[in-house]
Amino acid sequence: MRSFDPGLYFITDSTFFGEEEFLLRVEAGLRGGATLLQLREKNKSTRDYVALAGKVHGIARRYGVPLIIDDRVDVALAVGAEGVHVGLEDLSVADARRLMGEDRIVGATAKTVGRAREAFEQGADYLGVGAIYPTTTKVKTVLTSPQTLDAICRAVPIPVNAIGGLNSGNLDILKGIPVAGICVVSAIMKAEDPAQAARELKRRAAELGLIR
Ligand code: TZP
Ligand code: MG
Repeated sequence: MRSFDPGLYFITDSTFFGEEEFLLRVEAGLRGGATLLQLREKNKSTRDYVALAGKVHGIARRYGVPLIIDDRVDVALAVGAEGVHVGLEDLSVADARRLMGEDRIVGATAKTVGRAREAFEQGADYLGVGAIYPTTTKVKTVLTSPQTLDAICRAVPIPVNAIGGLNSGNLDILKGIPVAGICVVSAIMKAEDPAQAARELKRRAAELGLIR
């Protein structure tokens, strides 16, 4: 299952929530129209990561939304998730592709045209590019200019998503750039009403011609 809609890519962060509240928020994001979901855990034991991934996968399935696991091919395979996302310090895209097989989604982070081409050549299905704006979600990241994002979009034939500090009030910066979609963490995860936040993100992204 390698077909997916990158339009509104909701990436989770469980940091500030108990599990029940976290799962409710994940579900609300899907109810609001997130088209792709990533479970992103940085401080869990492998056992806990797999346990949570199984629960999140159960929810995502009900909405027909593919689940991507951040960093960890083993966790993705253990729960039968639809894909994995690898960053610059994780397994290479080539290794992730080999381990995941041809039927699952492999996504990659790229901050330069060179890395984007390399990730594509190694078998990436989509790219995440950013941070476009400063973000409080990821401590170790640098800003990527809209110009670089635009150049990456034009350099590879796979979907490219913008990420980093995006919310429904600041998507204008992407206007005219041929992104396939947007990735958000806080804008949905920490919203008072995550379902409504997802709806509004989609509405605004469509209005700007970023997604259909
Ligand atoms: N990669 C670049 S920025 C970022 C990641 C994972 C975090 C984005 O989070 P937010 O809350 O949408 O700014
Ligand atoms: Mg990573």
